[in-house]
Amino acid sequence: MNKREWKTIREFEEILFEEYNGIAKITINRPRYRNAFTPKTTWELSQAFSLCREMQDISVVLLTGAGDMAFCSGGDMNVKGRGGYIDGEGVPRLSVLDVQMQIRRLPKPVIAMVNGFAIGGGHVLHLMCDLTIASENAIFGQTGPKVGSFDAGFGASYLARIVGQKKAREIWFLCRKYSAAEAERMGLVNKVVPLDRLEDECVEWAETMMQHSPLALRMIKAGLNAELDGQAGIQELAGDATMLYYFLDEAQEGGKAFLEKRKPDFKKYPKLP
Ligand code: S0N
Repeated sequence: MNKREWKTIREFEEILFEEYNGIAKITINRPRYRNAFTPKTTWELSQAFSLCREMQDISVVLLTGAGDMAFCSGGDMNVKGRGGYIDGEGVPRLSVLDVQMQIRRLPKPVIAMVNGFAIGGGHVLHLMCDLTIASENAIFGQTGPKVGSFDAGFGASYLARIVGQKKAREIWFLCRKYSAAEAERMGLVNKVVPLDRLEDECVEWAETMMQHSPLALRMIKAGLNAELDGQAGIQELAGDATMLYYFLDEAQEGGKAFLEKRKPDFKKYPKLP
């Protein structure tokens, strides 16, 4: 594991943000707290995911946690206050929700590389990723009702889409922990591998996807999202359709005609069956 030369893209305080061969790796770097996130962590995650969106040379993103104990243990209880997790200025925030949406809307595949506990808000983070590959020591679960929180958004409804309503209710109501093998059986995890194979496996999956059409992957992700995300999902898919339309002469003709102060001539464009 870690035999590749990951190059730092940008320095942060609570995450690592690295690149190797077109693959970005974002690592929550708070192993002392089982990689629990603070408002600073989520702010930095947002910055990194924004950069992943902008960077043309990044094709796939891996999300993981530092060390071999935890992927992420959710919100940092040390800064949980009234109204949210308290940032350096004393403002309560639930900013992991923004990170969830960024993962959902990133037009590139995101793989959760789960190397230990994926608990609470950390479990929801892996859920949001397009694919999850876990090490054999990984443990999954929600703790909200036990520790005074809940995620009734994607953390509930998307979980239910993946594991079914009964199982989702069990996971949230009983707050049990599940092994990697159990998570795989529930469809929460794509593959389980020994810890020392985890990064290799994730890189192999990323490299396989990188041999495929990035636009096809983008459209499939948008389509899978759209089925579940209502108008916001349709907006994402429609935005991609608009982007593709703008590549056509037919779309260019409308703009050109306007600027040339003439009537557009759309007759020549095909009306396929
Ligand atoms: C992860 C667990 C199971 C690991 O157990 P283990 O291996 O026995 O280690 P510990 O000794 O328990 O932990 C080692 C040290 O790490 C600290 N620590 C662990 N987790 C956290 C944490 N989440 N926050 C702060 N510190 C943490 C321990 O305290 C310990 O420190 P020391 O050595 O000083 O004792 C186990 O640690 C565990 O169960 N952790 C708690 C997991 C949990 O309940 N997480 C849920 C937190 N809540 C959320 O994530 C809610 C998300 C949320 O609020 C939300 C909801 C909706 C919309 C938005 C949000 C939002 O967050 O923005």
